[in-house]
Amino acid sequence: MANFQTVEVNSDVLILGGGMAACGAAVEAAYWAKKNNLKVVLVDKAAMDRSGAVAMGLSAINQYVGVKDGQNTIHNYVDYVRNDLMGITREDLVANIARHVDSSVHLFEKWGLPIWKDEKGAYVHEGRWQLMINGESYKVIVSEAAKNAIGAENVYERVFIVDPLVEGDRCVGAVGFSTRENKFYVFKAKAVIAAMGGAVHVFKPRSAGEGLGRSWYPPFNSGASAYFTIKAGAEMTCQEVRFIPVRFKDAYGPVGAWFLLFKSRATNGQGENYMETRKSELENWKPYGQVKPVPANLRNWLMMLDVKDGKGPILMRTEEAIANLSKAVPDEKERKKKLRELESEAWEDFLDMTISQAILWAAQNIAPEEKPSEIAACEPYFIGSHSGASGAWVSGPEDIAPKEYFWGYANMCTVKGLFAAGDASGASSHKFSSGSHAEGRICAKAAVKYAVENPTMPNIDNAKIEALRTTILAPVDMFEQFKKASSDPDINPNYMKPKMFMFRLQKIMDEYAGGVSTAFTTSKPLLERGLELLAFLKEDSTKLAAESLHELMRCWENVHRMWQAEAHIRTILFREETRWPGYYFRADFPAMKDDWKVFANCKWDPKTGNWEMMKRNILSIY
Ligand code: SFD
Ligand code: AMP
Repeated sequence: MANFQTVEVNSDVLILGGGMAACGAAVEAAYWAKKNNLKVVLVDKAAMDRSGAVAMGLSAINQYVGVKDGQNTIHNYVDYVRNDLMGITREDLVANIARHVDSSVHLFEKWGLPIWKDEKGAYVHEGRWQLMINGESYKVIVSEAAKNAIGAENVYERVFIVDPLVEGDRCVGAVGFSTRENKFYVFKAKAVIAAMGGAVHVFKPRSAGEGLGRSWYPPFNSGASAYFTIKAGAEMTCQEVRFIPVRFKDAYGPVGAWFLLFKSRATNGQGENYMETRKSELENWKPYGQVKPVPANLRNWLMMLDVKDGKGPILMRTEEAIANLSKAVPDEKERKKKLRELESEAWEDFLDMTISQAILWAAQNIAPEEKPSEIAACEPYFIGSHSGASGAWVSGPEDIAPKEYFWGYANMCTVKGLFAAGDASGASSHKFSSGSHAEGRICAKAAVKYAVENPTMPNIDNAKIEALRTTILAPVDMFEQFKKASSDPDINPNYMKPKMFMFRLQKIMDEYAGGVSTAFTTSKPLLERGLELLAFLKEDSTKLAAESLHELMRCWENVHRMWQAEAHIRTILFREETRWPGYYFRADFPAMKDDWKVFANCKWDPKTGNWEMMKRNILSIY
């Protein structure tokens, strides 16, 4: 048996993850915990200062409603999100985040984040909802505030959370292991907040070989939130709503600043703008095809149609956009100054959040003012906080949620004591970094209330913890037992290393669940075959082997991905229509149907191991 020390940590509120939502949760929980004399603990698999999606920094804050500035109303934001998600959204959740998000942004500024200002001192907008920032150190700033709030001694970094602890109908903690020391951790708590981000590398990425780790979504987010909530028995929502961003090709640089701030066009290899030449296609996706802005998945779809017709490569016309913006300045000296400003803003956009794209520009001799750059649709990701929607089905806030959407505590899952925020909570897209922070705060306030109102900790069965320990550390034993059976540690008749396991998962998803190589298209027979192959993979997961602590983490990351994959396939299969054609296309149900204007939810039963699929009504609050 693997020689690991068991460490037990007790708290009242346990925050899992150290990203934007978790940092928001920490700040808010600390405030309410102090009033109630409670202990808050946070656990991150990485170093919080640079963990999660914001690790590299960001160049924009994508959700700022600007209510006080009189720019927009909460209703406007809800309309935007509902339309972008083709009608499938929890308006109560979106409105709740929207009414709190501006205060998170003001906190970021107070903590030292530079937000661009114009000559009059007003925020510089990228688009209607987005603010430009000098965001290279965004995460460091937000994480420092979180650590200061709960105390560094309550932050456990480089501890990988694997499974939930559930007693009866209540989540009472989590178990995991250190990625640096031989320690198995048992965290017991009265309330647990899942905020471990979304998932990448479930699908085969476009880049293989030396580019494998490069993807739009950060490789460290590997489905822990979805796995955790599913395994706890929580109902999940929108598991079919993956996100496929369009990005600068191969290094995944963001396009938002180009489309919105620089007013750039994207054209195909023949110089045509697919948003114009394919406009009539939008008629097929009424009423959402007619709204402004055109929903993200439909923008993708028009581009994909050009690619299918062999009209690539698709190009972001950076040279044209820069020329247009500088041309508008009449004075020649000023015009030259403007040109230099635009050039440096273009580079900074990448240097702030996707450094590798700047490196690729340099490597390929691309000067954005001289020549366009290729853009492409990425492989699918699971990110409920951006323009996807997958996550746990959570309670809305008491004051605005319809009765059916409220069960006691805001952002509590259908399992008692378990809360979710950011990418971990579903059907509330377009929260981005700022909205995830705000949702973390909403969630933490409710979690503290839950801990105060449910002060008795259920007794946790030790045998259950021991069984989890044995399963979680099994890959270490597997390697030790069989390592001598071959001369190469990666190739062995008795076990499988996590990388090979991941390749197998990605191949299944790519070929059967609508990945890049099948042009995001799938159908019932393909999905059913995918499920069959996933079942074999699940069986083989007991043969995973880990040569080091790092590989032990890789093993469990891939198990987490596999569960996310299963929830995804099952839900695509359940929804017999195509609603987001630029995210995935059901070839056997190629159109949108009115009777599918519902949430497709699912739940795994920890007692029986069966999945239940269900429809939930969409209830509007406006
Ligand atoms: O332009 C475990 N996002 C952007 N948001 C913006 O506001 N502006 C932008 O400019 C953004 N851009 C962007 C964005 C995302 C990505 C990937 C890129 C560019 C390249 C979106 C936001 O980043 C996103 O909405 C939030 O970060 C979501 O917050 P949250 O908390 O749900 O996820 P997280 O921040 O990734 O944190 C996850 C944490 O969980 C930890 N973790 N801990 C313990 N055990 C485990 N098993 C764990 N698994 C994961 C992670 O370490 C991390 O701390 S633009 O392109 O859109
Ligand atoms: P991105 O860089 O693609 O993540 O975009 C940043 C923000 O701009 C997100 O809020 C996007 O939804 C939005 N956005 C990006 N491209 C467009 C576009 N062509 N039209 C409208 N909004 C966009």
